[in-house]
Amino acid sequence: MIKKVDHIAIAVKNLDEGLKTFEALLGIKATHVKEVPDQKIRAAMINIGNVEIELIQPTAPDTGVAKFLEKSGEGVHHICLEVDDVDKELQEMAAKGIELIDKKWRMGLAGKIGFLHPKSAKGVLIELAQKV
Ligand code: CMX
Repeated sequence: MIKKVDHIAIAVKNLDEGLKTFEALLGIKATHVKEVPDQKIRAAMINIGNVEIELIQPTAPDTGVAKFLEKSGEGVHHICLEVDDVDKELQEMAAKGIELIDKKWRMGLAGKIGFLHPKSAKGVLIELAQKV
């Protein structure tokens, strides 16, 4: 079951500059800044009510986020939906013919996560996340 939008991720070239822009724009400070070595990103979370804005900066050139920045520039990178059971949702999505990036959950900033391919969602990269 999809519970809510967990976060909206924005790819930025420089996390410190991105944070300055969004903290000033929203008038809200980031709750935390983290390095996620597995995903090769630095990320900052800004909490707005019950949805977060996640700013992500790639830490290596050979990554999806770095390629996205090169091709499309800074901007919305993915939408994350909170689910009860990420593996169950991934299985159900696959059964519906939706193309998956992850067949099983892996650990991410938002909990147990799995990505759907943008091809299956009108060009939008979607992340599913189960809180742990
Ligand atoms: N949103 C929409 N489309 C995207 C995209 C994005 N964020 N990133 C890439 N694409 C598109 C590309 O433009 C390309 O489109 P075309 O086929 O029309 O040219 C297509 O997806 C495939 O691109 P690719 O070059 O073949 O593949 P990449 O190596 O760029 O990988 C993707 C793309 C989505 C498979 C990869 O980025 C991925 O696995 N993402 C999931 C993990 C992730 O994004 N982690 C970082 C965030 C982690 C976090 O916040 O926790």
